Amino acid sequence: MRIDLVSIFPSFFDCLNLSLIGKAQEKNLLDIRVHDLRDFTRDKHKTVDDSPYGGGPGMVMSPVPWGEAIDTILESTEIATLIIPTPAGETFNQKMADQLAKQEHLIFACGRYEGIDARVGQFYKTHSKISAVREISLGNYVLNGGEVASIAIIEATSRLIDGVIGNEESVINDSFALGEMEDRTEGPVYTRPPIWRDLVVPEVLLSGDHQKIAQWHKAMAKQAPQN
Ligand code: JCE
Repeated sequence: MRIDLVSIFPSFFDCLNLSLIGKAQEKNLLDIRVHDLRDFTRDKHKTVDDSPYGGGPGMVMSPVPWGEAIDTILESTEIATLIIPTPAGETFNQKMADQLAKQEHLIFACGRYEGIDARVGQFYKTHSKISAVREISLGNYVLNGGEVASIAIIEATSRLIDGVIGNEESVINDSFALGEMEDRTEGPVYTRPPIWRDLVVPEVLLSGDHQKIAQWHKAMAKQAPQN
């Protein structure tokens, strides 16, 4: 899968060189390309923002450099999905991760300030090289920009790609992995020592009875998180 990220803070994405996603890039399972939006400006001050039409607080990202950046990325692809993180978008979930994991090329437009001029999403919805524009929220809270949301979406999506996670079974068994499991979480997990600060590991897990253990996991997975 190819992933292009456009942002005024490209170093946010240095973390994608770590751990499993970093390894997946070395294995050429992922081709992640980070772009500085300011490289697509033409004025001396590399301006990316402007005052909102109709007034209101803060600044809005100009559509002009966004158009230049996305057009440039599209020169080297056949087809891509454009993802625009925004608190007003559809809330991200496992089903969306599954859909995105099937795509050949994702482009993330990471805004800042009060967001990106709405015409950017509107324009690319009818571009011949864009299969879909997805406006996605990570959850019902406001971040400072789209970078952290993009990283979360990339992490949830890329682990569904064959070979990105070493242990295939751990992906299939994960909470949410199947439609029926949606909105459920896994139960608690334990490792050694068997007693830690007077707290004991559930006896069944030490029993060696694999059928009973499977039943226990199933029962615990149906419970709400223990907060
Ligand atoms: C973003 C901002 C709107 C005021 C670009 C926030 C996603 N789940 C999410 N929470 N927040 C975001 C998000 C994504 C992109 C941008 N802002 C800040 N947005 C109103 C401030 C700018």
